[in-house]
Order: sequence, then C-alpha cells, then structure tokens
Amino acid sequence: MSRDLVDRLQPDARITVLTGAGVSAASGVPTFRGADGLWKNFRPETLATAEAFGRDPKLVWEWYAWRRFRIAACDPNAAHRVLADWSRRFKNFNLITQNVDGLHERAGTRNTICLHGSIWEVGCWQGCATAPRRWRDDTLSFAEIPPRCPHCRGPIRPGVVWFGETLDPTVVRQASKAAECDVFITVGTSAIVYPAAGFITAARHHGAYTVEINPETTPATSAVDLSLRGGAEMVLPLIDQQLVGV
Ligand code: BJW
Ligand code: ZN
Repeated sequence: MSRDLVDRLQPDARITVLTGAGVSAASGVPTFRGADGLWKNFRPETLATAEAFGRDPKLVWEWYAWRRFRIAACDPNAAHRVLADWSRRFKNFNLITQNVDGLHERAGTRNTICLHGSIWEVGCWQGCATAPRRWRDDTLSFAEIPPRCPHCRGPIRPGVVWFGETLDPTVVRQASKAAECDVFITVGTSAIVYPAAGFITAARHHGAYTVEINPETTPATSAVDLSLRGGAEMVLPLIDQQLVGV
C-alpha cells in the first residue's frame, strides 16, 4: 500500500471519492460492463435510454424490477463501510457516486452526491403537474408493470439518469465543487461515462493527488498519480488500517 497516499489522508485534507458499480460488486450487485456485467446480453442503448422506455416501457421496467429485487437482497460490503466511516471521520470528505443502488446510504455515508439518481425513486413519465419530480418507492413486487402514477394514472419511470439525459445541475455543481480537493480517489468505475469520468481530470487540474482502485485498468489508469489493482472491498480496508491518529 502506498505510504504516499496514507500520508496525504490527513484529518483536515479535502478528500473526495468517486465510486462506480465495482464498489458494490462484492455485495452481489452486478456491474454494468465486463464478463458478468448487467448488459452482456443487451446494448446499454437498448434499456437505459428514454427512447427505449418510450418504445417498450414494460421491458425496461422488468429489467429495473429485477434489479430492485436483487439489490434489496444485498448488504453494504467492507468498501461501503470504510467510506461511511471516512465520511464521519474526515471533516472535508465528499463521496460522489454513480451508483443507484443506495448501498452507500445504507452503510451510513453522510452527504452522498448521487450523480445518476436512485433506483429507489420514481417519477411520472409524462411529468404531470401534480406529481413531484421524483419520489421514493421501495416496492419490490409491482401489481402492474409499468406501475402507474398515483396522480395522472400514466406510467411512472425509474428515478435514474439515462444516457442522453442531463444530470441534475445542482448535483453536478456539488460534484464539481467536491472535485476541488487534495486527494481524489476513483473506485470501481470503468471511467467511460461522462460527465462522471470528467471529475477525475477536473480534480487533477485543481492539483489533487489522484488515485484509482480497480482490479482492471481503465482509461483513467494512465492519468492518475497512483493506481492500486484490486477489489475495493480489499484495498480500502487495507488503506484504512494504516490511518493513524485520524
Ligand atoms: C471493481 C470490482 C471490485 C469490478 N472492486 N472495482 C463526453 C464524451 C463522450 C460522450 C459523452 C460525453 N458527455 C456525455 C456523453 C454521453 C454519455 C456518455 O458518457 N457516453 C459514454 C458511454 C461515451 N453521457 C450521458 O448521456 C450523460 N448525460 C449527459 O452528459 O447529459 C448531457 C449530454 C446529453 C447528450 C449528449 C451529450 C451531453 C448521462 C449518463 C447516464 C449514465 N447512466 C447509467 C445508467 C443509470 C441507470 C441504471 O442504473 O440503470 O449509469 S449508464 C451506467 O454506466 C450507469 C453507471 O452509473 C455508469 C458508469 O458505470 P460504472 O459504474 O463505471 O460501471 P461499469 O460496469 O462500467 O464498471 C465497473 C468497474 O468496476 C470496472 O472497471 C471493473 O473492473 C470494476 N470492478 N469488480 C473495484 N470488487
Ligand atoms: Zn403523473
């Protein structure tokens, strides 16, 4: 484990962590890409776009309903727990996540910046005036697929950000601000989806020491100061064990 990284994780350091699906892999949540990825039988554009939902809401909802069921049976792993602990121990800590599974929140992480929404939220597909933009819905077995908006009876959609959709500008602003830090650690992401991947470069431009934790190389590997090859659930606890006096 790098002494250089551990030395920089000082109590008052501005530390930002960007997570992706790999952080939840050890919990049993499938990643998107790679050999066992969610999309091995589908191209992303087939399911994770508004066009796909407009074309076949039942197919897209069945995929999300299956994922909700699977995620509900998963628990946060050692990587989520270390990050939750850091969010309480470091006074200038930010966690930006691309994950929609809610496992960071379930581990007790403070102030998670969720770039791609939440699989546990829904919204009215037609955006009817009486419904809020998004609301929480933990249903695992929907009586009807697609489920219906309680306000207009039209279909509801998962509260996630699909390809081609803009991210919530407030959330993007929070993440951009968080990228102005001293140490930026990217964990378990393939670093190909934007704007998320852009925060790694942004952090570097702001002078941050950049670190990647991933068992595989990614487009970010050659751009970071330190690349740690391994599962997040192993590497983060190893770093954590070396922090003294924090
Ligand atoms: C482990 C591990 C272990 C395994 N431990 N690690 C600039 C350039 C080019 C294109 C664009 C651009 N800006 C915008 C775009 C278009 C597009 C985009 O990025 N396309 C790229 C594919 C090229 N972006 C967008 O459309 C975004 N919107 C936007 O920018 O609006 C403005 C705009 C609109 C139109 C045109 C231009 C601008 C929205 C992106 C929304 C992404 N949504 C999804 C689905 C969310 C809903 C759902 O869950 O269904 O978000 S896609 C999917 O990918 C999901 C993820 O959050 C995201 C990232 O995936 P992630 O987390 O990295 O997972 P994987 O599976 O890819 O990687 C897992 C990694 O873990 C691997 O590296 C493993 O090795 C590793 N791993 N086990 C640690 N134990
Ligand atoms: Zn509605």
